[in-house]
Amino acid sequence: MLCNLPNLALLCMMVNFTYNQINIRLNEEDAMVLAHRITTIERHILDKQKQFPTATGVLTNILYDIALAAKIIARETTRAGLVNILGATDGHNVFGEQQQKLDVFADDVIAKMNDHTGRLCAMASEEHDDIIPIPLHFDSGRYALLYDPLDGSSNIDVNMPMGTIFSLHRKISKGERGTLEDVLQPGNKLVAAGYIIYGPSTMMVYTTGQGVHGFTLDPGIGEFLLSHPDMRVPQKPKYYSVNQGYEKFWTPGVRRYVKWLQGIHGEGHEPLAQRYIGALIADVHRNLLHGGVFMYPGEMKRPSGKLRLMYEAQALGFIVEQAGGVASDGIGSILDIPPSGLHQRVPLFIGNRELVATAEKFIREYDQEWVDAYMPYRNGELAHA
Ligand code: AHM
Ligand code: MG
Repeated sequence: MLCNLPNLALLCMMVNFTYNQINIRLNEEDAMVLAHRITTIERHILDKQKQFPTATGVLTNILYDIALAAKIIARETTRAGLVNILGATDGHNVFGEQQQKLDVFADDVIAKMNDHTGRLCAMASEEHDDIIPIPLHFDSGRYALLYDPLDGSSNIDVNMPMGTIFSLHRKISKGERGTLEDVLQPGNKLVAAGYIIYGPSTMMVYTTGQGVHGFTLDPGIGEFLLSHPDMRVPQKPKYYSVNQGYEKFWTPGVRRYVKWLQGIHGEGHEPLAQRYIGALIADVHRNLLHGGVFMYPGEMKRPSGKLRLMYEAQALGFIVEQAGGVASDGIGSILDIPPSGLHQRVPLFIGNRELVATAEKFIREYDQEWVDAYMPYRNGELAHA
């Protein structure tokens, strides 16, 4: 058996860290067997890169930079509940430093971690109106990064999960620096996407188009360790997720669809259980692990719904498709929608293929009025509020 030295060193750190009070020692053979079972995100990304002999390592390094940013954000989110105890007042902490809102902090960390590396040509964040250019005194790179720094951030106050969503496009514009054109590409051109969920544990899930892989942060050693290799949406769905409180705004097709999910309309199958956390990341992550559908439909008053195409729907659509599911706006694949604006909103039905296809069927049958109202937004003829 080949000795996997970095993993062995990591394992020794873990054993020392976890059991240093009771002095447990592993013999060399056991240590090597265990070392082979531990895969850090860095090793995983590098191993995947080796399958592409022409890869330059740039994408690998961007993913690693994002993982590092995620650790910094996770450190702050886990301390968010302590702010009052530690004496933050009037936006200042006990040290007299200005306190930042966590979503602004997360936005800064990701931008600062990536603006000087020479790997990106531009960034776009849900927190900014326009693209974030790479400062002129830094080199410009070959990828454009889009991100929602802290999705579901209203959950901070109630100690519920939140997440960071990110995606990467290749630079397509001609000039040296990145432009809006590089950022505003359809989802079917994505080269990578992922999310980090800050929950009971911090998890990072990513795809580069070769399946979906999940890593759990071991806070003791500060490493993301492979915990969910090759994630697949289970065939048999368990949950549906929607904000049922907005039922009175739903279109007739969506109402009928939800009744169908509940086993009331149609062939009367077993009802799916309903779960809604109100943080997209957490709802989609749960359904990715257990099967089901998440939806944030369009309504007559806001035909495109609430969620953002470029920061939320595209990335999650790519991930869920890589895991064997699908994402739709009720008309067709999210990944095929030609984007017209950075902050474009889009209805979202995402999860098991059959469940999403059935949503599209109900919409085709009962929601022509909504389709007529929504299509001008989908085609970029009307701008989103
Ligand atoms: P945000 O980007 O401002 O955090 O909003 C997006 C969030 C999603 O995470 C979640 O699915 C949705 O808003 C919940 O909205 P609602 O409270 O209308 O159900
Ligand atoms: Mg969001």
